[in-house]
Amino acid sequence: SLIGSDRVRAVVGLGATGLSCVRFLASKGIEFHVVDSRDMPPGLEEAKRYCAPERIHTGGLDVLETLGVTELFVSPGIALRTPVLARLAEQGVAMRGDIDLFCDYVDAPFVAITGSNAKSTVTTLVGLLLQACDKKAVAGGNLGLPALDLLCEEADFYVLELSSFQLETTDALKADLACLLNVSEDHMDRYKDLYEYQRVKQKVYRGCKAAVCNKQDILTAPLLSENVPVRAFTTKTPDLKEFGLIKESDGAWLCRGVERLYHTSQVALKGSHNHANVLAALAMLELLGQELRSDAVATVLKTFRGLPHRCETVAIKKGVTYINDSKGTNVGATLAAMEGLGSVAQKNILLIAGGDGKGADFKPLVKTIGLLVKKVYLFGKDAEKIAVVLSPDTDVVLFNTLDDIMSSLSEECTEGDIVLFSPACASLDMYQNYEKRGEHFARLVEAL
Ligand code: UMA
Ligand code: ADP
Repeated sequence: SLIGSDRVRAVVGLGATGLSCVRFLASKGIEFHVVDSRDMPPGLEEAKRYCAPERIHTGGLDVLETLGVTELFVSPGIALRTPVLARLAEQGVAMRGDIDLFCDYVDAPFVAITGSNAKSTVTTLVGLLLQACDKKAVAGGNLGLPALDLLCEEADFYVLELSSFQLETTDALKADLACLLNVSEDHMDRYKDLYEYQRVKQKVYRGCKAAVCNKQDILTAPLLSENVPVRAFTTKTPDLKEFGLIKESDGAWLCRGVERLYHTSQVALKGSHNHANVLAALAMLELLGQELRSDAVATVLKTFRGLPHRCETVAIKKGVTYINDSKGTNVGATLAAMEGLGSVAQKNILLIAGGDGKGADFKPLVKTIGLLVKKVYLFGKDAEKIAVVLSPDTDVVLFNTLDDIMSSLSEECTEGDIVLFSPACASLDMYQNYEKRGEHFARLVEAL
């Protein structure tokens, strides 16, 4: 327990996570310092309500070395490689995070969902499905509402979206159900290579009681003892006990083994990547002991169109479909969006991409763009870098702003085209966040 020990604790970072730690520790009567590298961190005013001013240290992290700390709760946005943190870890200071605190205190079953992409979609869907099954389920974590804040509410199930950053400090998650959806390059500015990143993602399975993985992505395969039930999902025909798609001339069936559960026409989420997401959620629902075929589940599948900024159709104008996938912030996401929505026969996608590539390798885009994309419009910090990789085989143009792209593109597209805004990059070079970027795109579409 946290209480009654002689530990000296500090919350590192005063964003959403740091503040949730501050509130939580204060509510348990536990003393702590707060440290942030910025002079005026976003959570400063609120923190003062829970912590004496002399214990709040802003404008640098080095102060940690003077406080005699023994345990840190490090925010996900701060790399553990940060020199002062690395030095303290070397001296034996415990590096923990909000998720470790959550695990210490949670007293209801919890589901942990991670992956390079589709986390938010699947986490939200699992929450909705459990609620439809008359369970009190609350969803959060990287999704937005910090994990510790979820504990304010009693629940039958907590459903957590976890990022690789959150998993870094987490050594014994022990989730009742863990799922790694997919692994593809992301955040390469924080990891040495894909394998270091994968090792972190795999931590989601540590000590879990049941697991769901992606049959088509070997990097998601869990290493667990035989008595832990595992379900796999695939967009191909499933084996027994797997969740997959059986294709027919007019769509496909979402199946558990040979059992047909729902036809794709009964599912509001569109694209094969989204069908994979629904299958993952159904596999989880089964492992949580819920009935898969019920009117309540059918209603959720029929009505959940996905979250904003994820392959969201914002308008159809003059027969051209405009899709906002601003949350496509890495190469894997943009690949899934193109493959999920495009068709080789039509080759009708006009792709808008670019932004901060976070050190990614863009080569994996080349083949799919070659098959499905008519023309690529690039902007942002890494536009040039992407252009170099795509040319000379692709029709690529570079612009300074999204406004310029939209006015040029609107004269070039024809009926039946899909304008896909899926940047394969983070937004932070030009926007406050991916939402602002997506809203900008939607405004420009509206103005056409
Ligand atoms: N920062 C400093 N100095 C500090 C502390 C933070 O400069 O001392 C900076 C970080 O470098 C970062 C920013 O502040 O640029 C925010 O960092 P944070 O750790 O304070 O972030 P929070 O506000 O706590 O939000 C985090 C998640 N953000 C990150 O991991 C970067 C949120 O996910 C999450 O919703 C929230 O916790 C609640 O759990 C956002 C995200 O972008 C959506 N996540 C990444 C992703 O999905 O790819 C991982
Ligand atoms: P995350 O929370 O992991 O970022 P989201 O649910 O917000 O995931 O979706 C982010 C992006 O991932 C979407 O905009 C889409 O481009 C892409 N995506 C959706 N489903 C999949 C999938 N099954 N595999 C890969 N990428 C996907």
